[in-house]
Amino acid sequence: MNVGDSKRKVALISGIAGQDGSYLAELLLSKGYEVHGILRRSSSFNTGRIHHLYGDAVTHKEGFMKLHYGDLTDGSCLASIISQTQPDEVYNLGAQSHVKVSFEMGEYTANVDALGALRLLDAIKSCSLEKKVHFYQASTSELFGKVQEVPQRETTPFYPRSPYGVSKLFAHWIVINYREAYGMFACNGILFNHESPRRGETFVTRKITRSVAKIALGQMQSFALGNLNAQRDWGHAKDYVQAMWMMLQQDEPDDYVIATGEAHSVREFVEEAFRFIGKEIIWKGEGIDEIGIEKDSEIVRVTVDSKFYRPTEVDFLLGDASKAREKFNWKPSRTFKDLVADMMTHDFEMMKKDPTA
Ligand code: NDP
Ligand code: GDR
Repeated sequence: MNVGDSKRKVALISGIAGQDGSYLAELLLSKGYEVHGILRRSSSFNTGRIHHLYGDAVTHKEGFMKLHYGDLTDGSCLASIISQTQPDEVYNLGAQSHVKVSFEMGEYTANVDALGALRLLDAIKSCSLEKKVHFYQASTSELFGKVQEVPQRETTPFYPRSPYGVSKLFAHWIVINYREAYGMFACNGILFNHESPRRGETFVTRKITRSVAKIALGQMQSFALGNLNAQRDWGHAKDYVQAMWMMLQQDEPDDYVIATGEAHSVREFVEEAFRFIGKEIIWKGEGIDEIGIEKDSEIVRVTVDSKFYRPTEVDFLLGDASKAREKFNWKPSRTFKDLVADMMTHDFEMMKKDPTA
């Protein structure tokens, strides 16, 4: 059966090739959706996370997943994709999603993350689908930024601390505005950090699990991090894409915090990753001079490098997801320890097979 022939529900995902896009596509395919994805053109392959979702991965035969070249900076192509696919649900996950990079590429980040959301909403409107489409916006705990209240919930005041956070704030409010102005079924999922073996390699959790796996295999002696004191409410991406879908199945559109309700520091993440390989880390010094030493061997495993610091940091994030729990019974199924174990197991096996990975 070809895409478009079926009576299946149709979903369109921007950012389908990213961590969340790949898990969401998997989830929607398992629920019998026809899934369309917006893919950025790249000079190298960027479909590694979704390769297995083709009807036939060897020949790239599409099955119920179809990819469309497009970009959130190109409004006319977005309108054309919406018009071709006539989606029931649109998930806007595409973004320049790296907070530190956003300080170096502020204008680009705003173009993609802020105006991109507006372009996608306008594309839906220009196709006269605003009363039909259920729209999900990948909003973020980065909106909370500088701590105003603990734990953070839907009513906590926003105070973003990066060009990324400010861009996502625009997207968040334009979604609310289009909901109120045009009666669109549009939701913001205010998701706290979520990770997985598919997490991008430059985010702190994946950087840690990849490095510790290499250390376990003798492929690396030590690695450098930035702010070890930052605390995050880390969940598993597989649990979080479930929440995205659930939000769009409700009777009324609304905004929801999705979080585990548990915060850990970067330092604790490092300790847990080393614990997984049977090593204990002891910390000495502080700030830029802090080092993590392997107990008994005295080998320095972790150093601090100021190049990984941000001009303005988000020190502490802890979410309260009770609204999502009460409304549609969402709760995380994996603990912090499960998350680290899943990522470590994956990266250990990967580095064992290919030390250059
Ligand atoms: P990723 O960085 O893994 O994925 C982002 C995706 O967006 C990638 O596929 C990327 O393409 C694509 N993309 C980037 N720029 C554009 C563009 N100009 N046009 C179209 N697509 C583009 O992020 P995650 O999967 O982790 O996150 C998904 C969304 O959720 C993002 O919007 C992120 O900001 C937000 N978010 C993430 C959280 C997290 O903890 N993971 C928490 C809260 C919000 P390519 O593959 O080619 O790079
Ligand atoms: P974050 O994730 O900024 O929370 O944004 P990231 O993993 O990049 O940083 C988390 C915390 O770790 C500190 N840190 C380091 N970070 C990186 N990347 N590299 C390091 O070496 C390092 N050392 C310490 C950071 O300073 C920070 O405090 C993620 C993204 O997915 C966003 O798109 C999303 O919106 C938020 O999570 C919720």
